[in-house]
Amino acid sequence: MPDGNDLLAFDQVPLNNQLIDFWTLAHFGSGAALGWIMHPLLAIALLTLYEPYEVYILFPFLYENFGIVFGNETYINSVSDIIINTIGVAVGYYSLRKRYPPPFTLFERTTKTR
Ligand SMILES: [Ca+2]
Ligand SMILES: [Ca+2]
Repeated sequence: MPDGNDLLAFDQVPLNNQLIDFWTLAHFGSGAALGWIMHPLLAIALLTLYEPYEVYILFPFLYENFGIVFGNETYINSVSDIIINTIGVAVGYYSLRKRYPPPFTLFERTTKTR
């Protein structure tokens, strides 16, 4: 736990402005996983809503309480995350799901007929 004196104010922490970074793979993978098991529009909505949550709530909370630097992103990085998420959802929904039927689907009526 930081004692609070050795930390920068959270708005002084450098922001991640990269288009592609270590997390890009995680965004693609989580998009593909959610697109595999739920309606693609719901998956995109959930993943898109995560971005302002990450920047405005999660980052200040983690930094101020635990000294953890996570979610310190610029809009460029967040928009890139959303685009990569969306590509992942498309791959999960249109490709993964057709090759490997998901074990379950969430918030989606099945269209499968027997
Ligand atoms: Ca990011
Ligand atoms: Ca992000």
